Amino acid sequence: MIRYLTAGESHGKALVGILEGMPAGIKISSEYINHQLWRRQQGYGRGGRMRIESDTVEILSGVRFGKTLGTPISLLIHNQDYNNWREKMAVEGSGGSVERMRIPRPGHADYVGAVKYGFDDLRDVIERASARETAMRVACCTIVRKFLEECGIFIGSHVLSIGSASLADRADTDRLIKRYTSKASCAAYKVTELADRSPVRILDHRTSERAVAAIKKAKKAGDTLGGIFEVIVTGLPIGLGNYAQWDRKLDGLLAQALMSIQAIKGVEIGDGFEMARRHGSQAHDPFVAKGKRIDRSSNHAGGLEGGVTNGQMLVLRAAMKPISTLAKPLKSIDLDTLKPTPARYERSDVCAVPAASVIGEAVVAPALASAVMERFGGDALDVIQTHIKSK
Ligand code: EPS
Repeated sequence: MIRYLTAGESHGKALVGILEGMPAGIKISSEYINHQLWRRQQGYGRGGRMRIESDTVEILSGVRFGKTLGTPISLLIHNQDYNNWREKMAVEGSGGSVERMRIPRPGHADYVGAVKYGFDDLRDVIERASARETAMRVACCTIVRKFLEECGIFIGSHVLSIGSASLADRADTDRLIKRYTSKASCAAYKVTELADRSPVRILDHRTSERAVAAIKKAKKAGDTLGGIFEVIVTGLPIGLGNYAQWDRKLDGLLAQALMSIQAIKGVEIGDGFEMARRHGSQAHDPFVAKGKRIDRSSNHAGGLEGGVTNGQMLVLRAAMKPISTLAKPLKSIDLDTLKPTPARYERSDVCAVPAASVIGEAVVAPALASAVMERFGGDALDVIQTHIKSK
């Protein structure tokens, strides 16, 4: 129901986005979106590009006097680096004097993209496969997120591990979240606020320091590091999503949203893969009555049962592989000569897991908001809010 598209090359003139399906009446400003764009640019381990860019969005349509109109919203973010790439990224002309790239980096989309489209210059692939595109995803999804917040739903995230610097286990993380937040309903907000204070978005100070040291070491070795981040969502009512048809199951839709972030190789919900090692008696969340309220004594399911929200905190985790552009390059092949040669090195990040966690917060919003619209639907925010209150 809510959908968005992005366009734009990493070193092209700009990124653009179109967001459709938002109800009317949501208060939004470019300043509000810019804060999330700024958060996406932080994190220890980013490369030189982040010193060039200072992402700010221009809202081109769909918003009037600070409120959404219920019509398509279009957005623009200029790439500052385009000034250094005008010739290489020219829209017109033959590009005759521009050097062709012919040595693919293992792990990047370079090779598969070139085979797929028959490009003789890998730059034709690199530019769009780049994670630069996520700046516009965050911009579009921040508007969706604002809608969710108006409905009492808050999204947050933190990083669980970078390389081998890791919070010990799930119980450790739960303890940390509980320590920082007495009220479960505030968890997403509070955890995010605290994670933002760490250069790698890790809640535990010692693990955070170990992660920074690991990134420094990897950089010195010409290597890169991946990691795992967790997205949590609070304030979700019971009954979002649908168990009746495969493509309406909210777990599948959320996994797709996270899996589509560049370099993500795995997604878990709740205790995820760990559940497969347990007996059923240890894997599920018993019902308990708290006064007149039905509650659960645990949250192994991560807030979803049958592809439908169960009123508990939503817990999603994603694993990011190490970035595939290595200063000490991997083995590759020159596609012209077929001679073995080191992969081409371009300026790059050493670790982008903190950024990915901010992107993760953003990209889950459309799936959640679509489910809200399906259940409580209406064309304007105040109508939807009334529907939520009345159920
Ligand atoms: C990226 C390579 C780097 C990253 C970039 C993603 O860019 P460059 O090639 O210009 O140094 O910094 O990420 C961003 C620009 C961003 O805004 O996140 C890649 O190859 O995916």
